[in-house]
Amino acid sequence: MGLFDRIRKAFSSQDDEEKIKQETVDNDEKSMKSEENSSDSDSNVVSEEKTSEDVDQSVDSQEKNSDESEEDNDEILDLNGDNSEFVEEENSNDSSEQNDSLKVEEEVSSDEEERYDKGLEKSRKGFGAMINSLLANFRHVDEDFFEELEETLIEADVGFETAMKISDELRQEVKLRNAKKKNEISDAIIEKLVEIYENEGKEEDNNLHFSSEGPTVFLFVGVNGVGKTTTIGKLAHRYKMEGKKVMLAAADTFRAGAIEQLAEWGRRVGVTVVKKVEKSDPAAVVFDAVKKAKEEDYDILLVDTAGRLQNKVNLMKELEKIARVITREIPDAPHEVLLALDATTGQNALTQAKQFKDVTNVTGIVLTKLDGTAKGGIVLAIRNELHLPVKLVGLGEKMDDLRDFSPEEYVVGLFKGLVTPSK
Ligand SMILES: Nc1nc2c(ncn2[C@@H]2O[C@H](COP(=O)(O)OP(=O)(O)OP(=O)(O)O)[C@@H](O)[C@H]2O)c(=O)[nH]1
Ligand SMILES: [Mg+2]
Repeated sequence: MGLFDRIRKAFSSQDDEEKIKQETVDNDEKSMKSEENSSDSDSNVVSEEKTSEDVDQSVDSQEKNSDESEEDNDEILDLNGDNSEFVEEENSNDSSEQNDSLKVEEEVSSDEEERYDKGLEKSRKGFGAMINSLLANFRHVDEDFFEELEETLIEADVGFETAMKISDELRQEVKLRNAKKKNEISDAIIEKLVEIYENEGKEEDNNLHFSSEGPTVFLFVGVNGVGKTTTIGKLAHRYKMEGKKVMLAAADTFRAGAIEQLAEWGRRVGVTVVKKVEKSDPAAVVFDAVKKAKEEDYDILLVDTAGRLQNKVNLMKELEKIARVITREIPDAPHEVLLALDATTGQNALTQAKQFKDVTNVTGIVLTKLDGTAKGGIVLAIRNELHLPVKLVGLGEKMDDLRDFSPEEYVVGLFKGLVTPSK
C-alpha cells in the first residue's frame, strides 16, 4: 500500500477527523506561542540534576567561551605530553543511581508509544493547523491561492525548493483532475507532498551502522546548543541498557563546562568517560579514547565535539583531524558521523547541514527538539533538499527521550488528519 493510502486508512472515521481538526485549531495558538519560548530553552539539564557532591563543580553550560583564537595545530600530536593530563572516569554499573534509573526505565517503556506520539503531537497539530487555515480562506484555485500555498509551506518549514516544486506540480494536477472542491485540493496537496517525499527517499538508509568486529565509533557534530551532548547521554543510556560496554569521549575541550557536562551524563548513565583538561587538543582525547576502547573491548564509543560555527575554518579543520585520528586506529570508523540539528530552527538548520556536509562526511541526522516545534515540515525539507537520512529524533530533555526515526510513521502521523478518509 502506498503511503498516501496508508494515511487515508489511518484516518477512517469522519468523527475523529472533526475532533482532531477542532483540537488542531484550539491548540494552534498555544503551540505557536510555546514554540517561540522553546527556542530560548537553556542548556543546563545536567546542572539541574546534580547531586550535592557535584554542586562545587556545577557548570553553567550556557556559558560559552568566546575565545576562538585556538590554534589549529596540525603537527604530530603530543599524545603523552605534559599538557595532556589524561583523566578517565570509570562509572560503576551497580551504583544505586543506576538502579534507580533502571526502575524508571521499566515504568517508562510501558507507555512508550504514547510518549512517542506525544513528542510529535505539536508538529502534527501545527502542520495541520497551517494547512487548515490556508483552506479555511479558500474560495477558488487562482494565482493568489498558489501564492498563499507557497507561503504556508515555507512557513511550515518544508523548505523553499520543495514549496515551489509542490506549487508547480499542483498547478498541473488541479487542471488534470479538474479539482474545485476544498477537500479535493487538500488531498491533492498532501498527495503531492507524500509523493515527493517518497520518491526522494528511495535510496535512504535510516539505520545506524555498527562495526562487525571491535568498537563502533559514532562522532557527533553540529553547532552550539543543538543537543549533541544530550543525545550522547541518551544514546549511552540506551546501549548501556542493552548490556553494551559504552565509552564517551569528551572532545569538546573548547567550551567552558562542556567536559563536566559530559562527565555528569557519564555518572548518571554509569559509563566510562575519557577526558583531559580544558583546551587540550580534542584529537588527543579521541586518540586516547579509541586506543582504550580497542584495548579494553568496548562495544561503543560516542565522541562529543565542540559546537562550532560553520564559518570557522580552523574549527572545521579540527573536525577533520579528529576523524583522521579515529580512522587511523580503526580503519572503517567512524561508523557514523551524526549531525545534530535543532528542529525548532527551521531553515537555519538546513543551512548548517549544507555547510557541515561540505566539510565532513556526515552519514545521518539527529533531529533534536522535535517536541518543541509546531512546524513538522523540517523532516520533509531534510530529505528533499539535503538527501541525508534522519536516524534519530529527540523528543525531550530526558534520558529516554530519544527514538529511532521511522519516516513512514512520521509522515502518516503528520498528515493523517488532513486527507479525506477512505470509505
Ligand atoms: N526539548 C528538548 N530539548 C532538548 C533536546 N535535546 C537537547 N535539548 C536541550 O537543548 C539544550 C542544549 O543541549 P546540549 O546537548 O548541551 O547541546 P550541544 O549541542 O552539546 O551544545 P554545545 O555543547 O554548546 O555545542 C539543553 O538544554 C538540552 O536539554 C530535545 O530533544 N528536546
Ligand atoms: Mg555539548
